[in-house]
Amino acid sequence: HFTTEEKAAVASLWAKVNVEVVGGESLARLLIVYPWTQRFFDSFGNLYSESAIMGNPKVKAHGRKVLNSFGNAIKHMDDLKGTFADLSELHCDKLHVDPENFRLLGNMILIVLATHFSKEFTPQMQASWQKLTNAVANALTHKLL
Ligand code: ZNH
Repeated sequence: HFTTEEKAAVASLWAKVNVEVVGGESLARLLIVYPWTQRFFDSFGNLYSESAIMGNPKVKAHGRKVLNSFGNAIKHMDDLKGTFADLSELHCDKLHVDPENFRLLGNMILIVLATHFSKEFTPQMQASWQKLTNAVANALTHKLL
C-alpha cells in the first residue's frame, strides 16, 4: 500500500510528465535495450536501428497509450488489481507477454524520468515511482497467477 507521501510524490511529478515524450522514449528504450521485446511489435514496421526505433511513430503512439494507462493507475493507486484486470487478461491470455517484460518496461520508465527530471528525481521520488511500477507489473501479472 502507498502512503500519503508516496502518492503525493508520484502525483507531483506526474503533473509535469509529457506522456508522448516519456512514453515513447520508454518503449523505444525497451525495444533497443532488450531487442527480444521487438517480437511483440511486428506490425510497427522498421525497428532495425536505434534511430529507426526512436523515430517510429507507432512506437511513440503506443508508448503514449501505455503511459496514459499508468496515468490511470495513479488515479487508482488503492485498487491497481481491479484497475488492470482487463489489461492483465489481454496481456497474459491474448498477447502472451512474459511478465518479466512488465518489470523491464517499468525500469525504462524510471530511467527516462531520471533523465528528464534530473535532480528533481530524488532517491525518495525514485522509491515512490519504483513502488508504483512494481505494483503495476504485479497487477498486470495478476490474471496469470
Ligand atoms: Zn501493453 C497493448 C498497457 C507493458 C505489449 N498495453 C496495450 C494497451 C495498453 C497497454 C493500455 C492497449 C490495450 C487496448 O488497446 O485495449 N502495457 C501496458 C502497460 C504496461 C504494458 C500499462 C506496463 C508495464 N505491453 C507491455 C509490455 C509489452 C506489451 C512490456 C511487450 C513487451 N501491449 C503490448 C502489445 C499490445 C499492448 C503487443 C497490443 C498492441 C497493438 O495495438 O496491437
